[in-house]
Amino acid sequence: MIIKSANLETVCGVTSTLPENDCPEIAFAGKSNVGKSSLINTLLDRKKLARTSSSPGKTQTINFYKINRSFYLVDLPGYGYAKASAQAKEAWGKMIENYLRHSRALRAVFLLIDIRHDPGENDIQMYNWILETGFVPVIIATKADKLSRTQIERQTDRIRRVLQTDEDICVIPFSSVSGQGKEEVRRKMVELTGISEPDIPDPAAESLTAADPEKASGRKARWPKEERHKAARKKRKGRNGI
Ligand SMILES: Nc1nc2c(ncn2[C@@H]2O[C@H](COP(=O)(O)OP(=O)(O)O)[C@@H](O)[C@H]2O)c(=O)[nH]1
Ligand SMILES: [Mg+2]
Repeated sequence: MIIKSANLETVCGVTSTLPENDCPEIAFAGKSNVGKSSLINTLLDRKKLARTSSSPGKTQTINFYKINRSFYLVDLPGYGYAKASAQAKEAWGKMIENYLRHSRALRAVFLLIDIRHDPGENDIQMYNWILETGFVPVIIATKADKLSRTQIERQTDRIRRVLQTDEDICVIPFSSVSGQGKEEVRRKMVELTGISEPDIPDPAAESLTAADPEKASGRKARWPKEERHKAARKKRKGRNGI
């Protein structure tokens, strides 16, 4: 999969109205600190589009990243942050449940679980919510670089057992450090949503920091060859300058 553009387009807080997107959405859920932002960056070949943090419990928003002008990756707020107030936990639950139930563009839900630990109460609840809202969750077992190959197999089995997964549920060991599982997750994204590769470069759309809905609004993506080369050169130059 070639990522031509990736922009943080919409950030929703507890009181925000969810966007009504036309392009398919792919959501990522998981406990705070499980490696969600790192996964998104790895999938998009970006270093810091999604902000990673070693202090859990920071992101309490739903972030919509528009990719290749054709689909969205949706970063759901992390749960299970012990220090959060009961009120914050409730708000979190409502926000996620509301999104899962009401987004019309949502096509696939990935659930991240730290491969080193058995799924907890919150993970089980999340897993069941996903099933109840009619999706077949794909489990991503994160931080696989921390375990040996044998341990990975053992933990993958444990995750399956604790969640009581049916046979058709995929568990993909993943590491944003080694890149293990990246292509498999991308393949799943394509399989579940029917998104396709962009066929030409999209020089205007890359923004590593700001939301910019205008850039992503349906500009015709057909360029003469020379322009394409020029744009690609400019983009390379821009990247090196970062
Ligand atoms: N070893 C290892 N550490 C990871 C991996 N993914 C994330 N981390 C680390 O785990 C912490 C939380 O990651 P982050 O992506 O911010 O988690 P999020 O809260 O789920 O978005 C950070 O310190 C990351 O560097 C991974 O695949 N392997
Ligand atoms: Mg995060």
